Amino acid sequence: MTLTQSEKAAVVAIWAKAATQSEALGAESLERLFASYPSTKTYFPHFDLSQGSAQLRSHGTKIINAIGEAVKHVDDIRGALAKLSELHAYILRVDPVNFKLLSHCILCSLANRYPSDFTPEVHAAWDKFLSSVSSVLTEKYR
Ligand code: HNI
Repeated sequence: MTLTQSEKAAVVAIWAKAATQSEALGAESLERLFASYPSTKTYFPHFDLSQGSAQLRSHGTKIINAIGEAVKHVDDIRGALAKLSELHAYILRVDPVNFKLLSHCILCSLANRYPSDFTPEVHAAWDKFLSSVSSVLTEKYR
């Protein structure tokens, strides 16, 4: 799934703001994930999942920083996330359906934080971009 030049520009545009907010954005995305889709909590039995917990913030930061690597290497997301792909497929064994749920929650968090930047075009570009990230992270399952 390749992004067009204008889709890449739309992804980068909002990322310029989001990059400095990785902890808040990541924690909000995870809070949305666990609140709306409680079954996703089963992957984190070892975490304190209460709102604003240190683990939630630290894990949220890691996720958004990984998204940042994908933004930076948008033409080689597979290469940029190779290690994470192996981790999720072989060690964590996260069911691929959950990636759609998390992607949705990341979109909601971006929309909530940057409402005027989150135009339909930016929304669509981020949806496609997060689908690419999810494909890379789940392709090793096959
Ligand atoms: Ni995910 C660990 C990034 C989707 C469950 N995950 C990580 C780490 C990163 C990461 C970064 C930390 C790796 C390390 O420490 O070396 N995860 C991402 C990204 C996405 C994603 C970019 C999709 C956009 N992960 C998911 C989903 C689930 C998930 C959908 C399950 C619902 N991830 C985990 C679990 C861990 C994890 C569980 C291990 C947490 C820990 O520290 O024990």
